This record gives sequence, C-alpha cells and structure tokens, in this order.
Amino acid sequence: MELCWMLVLVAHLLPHVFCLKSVDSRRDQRLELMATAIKELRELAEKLDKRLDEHDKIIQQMKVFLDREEGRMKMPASTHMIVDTKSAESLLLDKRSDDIASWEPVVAEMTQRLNLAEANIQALKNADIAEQQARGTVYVRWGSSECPSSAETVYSGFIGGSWYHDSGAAPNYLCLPHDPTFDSHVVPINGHAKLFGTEYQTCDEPECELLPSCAVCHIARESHMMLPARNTCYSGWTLEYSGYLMANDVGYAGMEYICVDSSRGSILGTKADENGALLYYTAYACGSLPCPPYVNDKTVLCAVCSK
Ligand SMILES: [Ca+2]
Repeated sequence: MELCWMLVLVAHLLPHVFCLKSVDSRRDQRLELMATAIKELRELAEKLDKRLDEHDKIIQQMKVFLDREEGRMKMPASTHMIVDTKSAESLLLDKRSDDIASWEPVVAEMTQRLNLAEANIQALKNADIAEQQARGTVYVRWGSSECPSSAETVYSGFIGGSWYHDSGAAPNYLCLPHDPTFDSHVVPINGHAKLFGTEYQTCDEPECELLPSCAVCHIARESHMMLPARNTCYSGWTLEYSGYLMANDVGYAGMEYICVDSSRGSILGTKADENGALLYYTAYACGSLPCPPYVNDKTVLCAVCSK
C-alpha cells in the first residue's frame, strides 16, 4: 500500500512540477520540487529492489526446506515425494516470475519518469545558465587586453580620451577597439570633440608613455562595482581584477577615476610620447579625507568586484 501511495504521489507531483511557469523567483522552488520527486522515485526503486530481494530470500529458504524434506524421504515412496518437492519448487519459481512480471510495468514507468525528470532538470539548468549569460553585466578592464578566465572578452583594445590639457575635454576614458568602422559623415571644421589615444604618464616606471590596453568583459553575474581604496572585495563579492586608481594630473583637465589593472598592460610599440589623454596614479590627500584610516600620499588602490 505504501508503494502504491508513493506512486500516486509521484505521478501527481511531476506534471505539476513541469507545468510551472518559468518565473525567476520560483526557479529554485521548481528545482527543489523536481529534486524531491527524483528522490522519491529513487526511494521507490530501492523499495522495489528490496521487495525482489525478499522474494529471493523466501525462495531460497523454501529450497533449503524442500531439500531437507527430500533428504528425509528415503523410503520407496520417496521418488514420488521428490517429484512433489520439485513441483513445489517450480511453483515457487513461477510465483516469483509472476511477481517480477507484475512489477516490471511499474519499474518501466518509474524509470521513464525518472529520465524525464532528469532531462527537465538539465534543461532548466541550461536555460538558467543561458539566461544568466544573456543578462549578466559588462565592465571594462582598464590596463589589460584580457578578461578574467570566468568572463567573456567582448573585445580588447586600447584606452582613448580627450587631450589632457583641454578645458572642454570630455571627462571619461574609452576602451577603443582595434577595428573601427566609418561611414560617409564629415565632421564640421569648427566645433567638435577630439578623441586621442592615452599614455601612461607614469615616468618613474617602465610603462611610461605606453598606450594602455583595455578589454570589455561580459560576466554572468548581474552586478559589478569599482571599489576604490581596496584591492580586495568585501565578503560575498567576487574579485574581477585589482589595480591602481588612475586619472589625469591635478593641474590638467578633469578626467574620471578608473581602476587600471595592476599589470598596467599596454599595446606594444607605442612608446612615442605623443600625449593625448594621460593616466597618472592617484595619491591620498589628508584633510577633509580622514587620516587614519587613510594615509597621506599613499597610492590609491582599487578593485572591480562582481556579484
Ligand atoms: Ca606623454
């Protein structure tokens, strides 16, 4: 009776599970329900297996009993008894076969439902992965032509921006691809922005005057942030990369802060000192900035973290 009840329960449960709408907030519940259904199917399979084992044990016990009885029949009539005992054994074997045969459709249906449940779970997992990858988020890894291994590199290129000393410069750095496209539009002579390449203006170090590389990275996680002042992320966040907070020099045009990878990667063969947009390290300036915990003139670190 218990087995029958479980079959009814499982048969009733699975269609409900698979007919649930694909709603994000219910995805975990749906997977949990399917996992429960599969667990119950497995338990049922184990019970069936045990039931068959019990049948085997009973038959074995009967065979032992019949063998013992046969040994005791040493009288002339024993020949007749041997025939009887073998008939009894045969009946038992036939009964076992009947039992097994009666369970076979149940086991077959159960196996089919189990396979269906597992296939649906895998399909849902694949759909979840695809959905997450389709949504996800994008960030720029400044100072590196490669994204982390867990991210997809949308494209790589180099950093561009406005002339470092132009008062009307656009304040943001751009990650420019290596393969620009053009149309027939002609820019008016007067009145336009100008986009330059960028140089590491960090001339105490080897990357001075080099053109910084960059990469646009797509990740499945849906949130990211640039964390200033730290090169490690807070609990629950994944480090995408860490490095140095860089911007234009204080005496020039205002530019945004960007987090440049600690490798300070660059495009080879670009050490020309032609200027354009520039990148400098950033130092803490105590005063309105509380020190401690900050330290005057220390280099500002940064990290890009995702979740
Ligand atoms: Ca320069």
